[in-house]
Formats: sequence, structure tokens, C-alpha cells
Amino acid sequence: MKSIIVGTAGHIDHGKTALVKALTGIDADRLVEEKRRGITIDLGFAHMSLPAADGGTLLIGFVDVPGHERFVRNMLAGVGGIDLVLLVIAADESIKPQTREHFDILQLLGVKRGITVLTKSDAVDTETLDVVRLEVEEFLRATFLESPKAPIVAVSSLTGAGLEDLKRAIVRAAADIEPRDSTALARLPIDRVFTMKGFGTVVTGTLISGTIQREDELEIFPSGRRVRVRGIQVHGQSAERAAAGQRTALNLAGATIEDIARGMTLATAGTFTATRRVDVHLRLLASAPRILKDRSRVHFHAHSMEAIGEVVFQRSNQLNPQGMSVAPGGEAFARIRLPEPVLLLPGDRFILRQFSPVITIGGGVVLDSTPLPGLKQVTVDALLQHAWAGRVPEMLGLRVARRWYRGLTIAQAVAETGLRASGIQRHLSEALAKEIVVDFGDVFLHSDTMGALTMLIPQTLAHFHEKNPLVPGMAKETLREQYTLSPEIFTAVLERLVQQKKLEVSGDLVRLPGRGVVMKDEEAESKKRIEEAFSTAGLRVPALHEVLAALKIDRARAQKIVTLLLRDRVLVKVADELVFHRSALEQLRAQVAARKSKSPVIDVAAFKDMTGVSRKYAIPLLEYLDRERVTKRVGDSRQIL
Ligand SMILES: Nc1nc2c(ncn2[C@@H]2O[C@H](COP(=O)(O)OP(=O)(O)OP(=O)(O)O)[C@@H](O)[C@H]2O)c(=O)[nH]1
Ligand SMILES: [Mg+2]
Repeated sequence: MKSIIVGTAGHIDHGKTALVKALTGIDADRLVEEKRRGITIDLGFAHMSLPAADGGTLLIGFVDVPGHERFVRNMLAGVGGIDLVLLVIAADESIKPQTREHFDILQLLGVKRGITVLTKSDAVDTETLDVVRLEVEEFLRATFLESPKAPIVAVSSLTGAGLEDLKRAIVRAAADIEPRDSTALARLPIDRVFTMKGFGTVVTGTLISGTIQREDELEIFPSGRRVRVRGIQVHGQSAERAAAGQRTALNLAGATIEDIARGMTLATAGTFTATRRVDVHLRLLASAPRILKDRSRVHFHAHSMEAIGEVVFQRSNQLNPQGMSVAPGGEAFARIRLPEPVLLLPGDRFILRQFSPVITIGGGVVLDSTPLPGLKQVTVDALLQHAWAGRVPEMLGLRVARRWYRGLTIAQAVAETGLRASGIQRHLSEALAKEIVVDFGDVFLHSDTMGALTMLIPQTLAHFHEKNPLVPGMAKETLREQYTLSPEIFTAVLERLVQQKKLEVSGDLVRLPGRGVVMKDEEAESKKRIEEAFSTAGLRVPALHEVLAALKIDRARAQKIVTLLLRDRVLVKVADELVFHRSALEQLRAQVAARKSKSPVIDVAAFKDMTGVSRKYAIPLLEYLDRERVTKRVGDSRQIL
């Protein structure tokens, strides 16, 4: 069983709705106003099945669109998901303005297949029909609807003439239609929302990719609301699942009609993010009335959504070197800024309509719906070129490269491309084999980034050693934070650098090979002496400058050793030029604490008695104890805490 979506297109009153009814028996004009005025205002839907060319069944969902120029925006909301178009041209009127506009839209949307239907054949004589046929052939030359590749069929919905020919043509065309990818992540652009008695909220749309099953959890974009699929209908029949390429109605739990509107998208939950910026390739129709200037406001239509967007041309791309405008018939890479986030993915088509008066002026394809801020123009251009040329592995490689130190997670790659994780792996397999891209668990890092890191990290360490000659190494965490690396990538990069003997790791420290630890003999000796001088002195410490003066090494090196001892808290600075060994201060604390039970208060005289130090040392030591909250000053005495 194959499912396809057939859309109508063409000028007002040319017989689109009558044709759908003649084929399916269903009147797609469902609104009271449509019936009263005899015109289509909004999208209409119908369905039928035909025996397929291969003996199976062909399920056909019809999307009938309005021809009135005022309702082109409704036409646009429905035409996005179609596989085959019936371009309807009334034999008694031939080509009219919306024949052209709809046909432009079909080409801009990249619709690949179609049949031209000359309706109302009963209303004209054979000569007229032949003339119209010639006119139409001329109009369609060198397009996807060129005859005879795409047939032209004359019909009358009134008499039924030609309808069987048309059905045969549809079946033949359907055989060549590539089925949409039902294994991809699901996306359903919503074109209708309503409540149904006994069911609640129902949405409809053309499932453009993936499969939706009953009880699936889906996410509404852009709101992010999660809903559950209570029931599914495909072509008016209840079903367990809907697959890509089917007109789908879903009964949803978890949302009311106030939460949902045409233009929103239902998609696989927890996977995508909506965006306000899309990088695109756009084309301006040769018939566009004027040049499209940078920062023009336009009506932007994609799938069933529409918004007012701003076009900003990419500054330095080869397609429009001036970067400031595009002439009718021209093309360019551009960024579209949107007022509200929407869910769009690379490959999605869009239409641009002039801000005012509203006419179709162009369209194109989304190349990147997650442009990152602050990238160089060359990086942006390269990505757009690869995406535009359909070079998926290169495009993915650049997506990895532009994430620089942070790398690209598989989840991000899926969200950015709409590809499944397995597809990402497959497209990157060659780059991984050649180590152009390196894979750390769930994160991809580009070899350029790897190269930069393996060069820069040793430089950072060299700089560190130069500034801290007596420190054995740089703290790993400090180094990692400096490069904002994830723990996994950091560990892997360090491992690689260790293998290459570009650095050494010891405990929590990283250092250049042979650096940091080796203290020259004289320095090690001096360090020992300083420590000894203070540890043996207890609280009656010598003056620091005297200790240093007695050493063999010069003053600057001696001072560095003191800094190191202070950093490691072997020595503690209590006041300027007054340094104690840690053990002496610990003993003092114990002494003070032991005294508390006897007398909770101590004055300077008692302190001097207890410790045997002079007043010169007693005051700074007591102030130190106050700071350490061992004692608290009360008048001239201290309370022991
Ligand atoms: N004689 C004749 N009249 C037709 C035929 N098909 C449609 N009509 C008439 O043409 C008028 C318009 O037909 P519709 O099917 O509503 O036209 P449409 O293209 O759907 O119009 P919009 O949706 O408003 O763009 C109606 O009055 C139909 O009865 C046909 O094959 N022969
Ligand atoms: Mg109609």
C-alpha cells in the first residue's frame, strides 16, 4: 500500500473543487461561506483509493486549495506536503494570474511531479481546446510539468469525460513517487485544529516525515507543550499509526484548541528546538516587481506557518558579491529573522511574498535553522555552500568544527539536521576513519580543534611554569575551565598529549615534561632550612629577613620559596614580617582551648605568661586568634570562644 498526497492548484473558478468531487465524491468546500459564495476560502480535504500499478492499493489524500488571490496564504498552508500536483486550467479561460502564481509557488517549493488538467472541456469546442493545449504546453516548457513527461489531460467534471484518463495518469505518476521517509523523526505541520464531540482536541495535517503511533508523546512547536496521541485517523478511517505522506488527524490529550493553531508543528518530543533565525538559499522570481534589498520585510511561509520576516543577506557569498540586494531572477544566501520561534529543519522549503502589495516574489530552501552567533563569515559561508550542494558529510563536519572546543553532541547533531543518530554516524564515518572528526563518546570534536588544543595547552603550561617556577604544576580544573572543555573531551585531550609526551599528569596537577617538580639542590636545601628555622622556634620566631639572609641562594629565589611555603600553609603570615610555622600556631590554639575550662577570659599579660612571648608578638598573635575566631576581643581582654 502506497500513500500519496495530491494537491490542486490553479486560478479561481477553474474547477479544482469540482474536479476533486468528481474524482472522490467528496465536496472539499466544507465552510458555509464557501458553499454560499461558491468559492473555496480555506483548504479542503478528500481521499480515495485506486488500484496501484503494482497490483497493490494506492491511497490518495487530496488537498484542495483556494484559487482566489486573497487566499493564497491559505493555499500556501496546504501545498507544503504534496507529492503530486493537479494544475487545473479551465479550457474556457486558459492561463490566468493565479495559474502563474500557483505554478511559481509549486516550482519554488520543489514539487517534482504533476499533471496538468484542462477542466471544463465540455464548455469549449475542439479547436479552442487545442489552442489552449498549445498555450499551456508553451507555458510549461522546460519546467517539471513539461509535456509529455508530465501529461496534460482534458476533463469535464460535469460529464465525466476524461476522468478515467486522469485516474490512470495519477496511478502512473504515483508509481514514480519516492515514498517519504517513515523511519525519520516525526513532523506534522498543523493545518487545522478543532474539537469533536466525544473526542476533544483534534489536529490535522500532512505527516511530512516519520511515523506517529497511538499513545506516542509528541511536542508542540514552538510552545514546547507535550501531548499524547489518543487516537489517529488516516483518510477518515481510524488507524493504529500514520506514516509519512499521509493526511493525518490526531486526537490529542494534554492540549485544548486554545493551545494549538495552524502553523504550529507536532514533532517527536524532546528532540528539536524552535528557532528565530534561519540561514537559507533564496531565489527571486524573474517576475518579481523590484529588487529585494537587504533588511526587507517579507511574508515568510513554510509548511503551514507564516510570519513577517526580515531578509538579511550574507555579506560575502559568491552568489551576490555585493551582498546588499538581489535582482529579479537572482539568487542569494541570506538569513531570515523571524519574530517568533518556529520549527524548521534544513531542506525545508519556503515562499516569500512581498510585504505590500502582497504577491509571491520568491522562495527557497532552509540550509541551517540553528545558525550560531559570533561565527566568522567564512565559516557561515562554507556551511551554506556544502548544505546547498547537498554535501551532507562535509556539512556535518563543519557543524562539528563550528562548535569548536565544546564539540557537537549527537543530540545536537540530530536537532540541527533532523537526521537520526544512526544517519549522523553513517555520514560521519569517513571523516571519523580519517580522523578529520574525532569521537569522544557522545561528542564529536573536529581535528582542527584537536590540533589547536594540542598546540595551545602546552603553551598555556609553558606560560604557567614561567610565572610559577617553584609550583609543581597547574591544577587540572583550572586548565579545563580556561578552555571551557567538557570533562570527557579534556580527559581525552590530556591523554593524547601525555601519549605524545607533550605533558605529564600527576594527581590533580598537569605540567610540561620535566618541569615544575625539580627544585635545584640549593633551593631544596634552603626550603628545608627555612622550615626548620620556624618549626624549632615555636612562637618565638626569628625575623624572616634574617632567616633569608642566612641562606646560600639569592633573595628573589628565597622569596619564591617563602611564597610556596605560605601557599601550602606550612608557614602562616600573622602580620607583616611576622611568620610562624603551622605547628606552632596549632599548639597555641590547643593551649588557648585548654585554658577555657579554667578561665574563659584572657588578657595580654596572662597571654604573655602562658606563651612566654614578648608584647611585640603577643598583640599580633591575639589579633590573629580574633580573626580566626578562637578568641573575641572584649575591652582589653579576650573571651575564649
Ligand atoms: N461546465 C463545467 N463547469 C464546471 C466544471 N468544473 C467546474 N465547473 C463549474 O465552475 C465553477 C467553479 O468550480 P469550482 O470547482 O468551485 O472552482 P474552483 O477552482 O474550486 O474555485 P476556487 O476554489 O474558488 O478557486 C462551478 O460553478 C462549477 O460548477 C466542468 O468541468 N464543466
Ligand atoms: Mg475550490
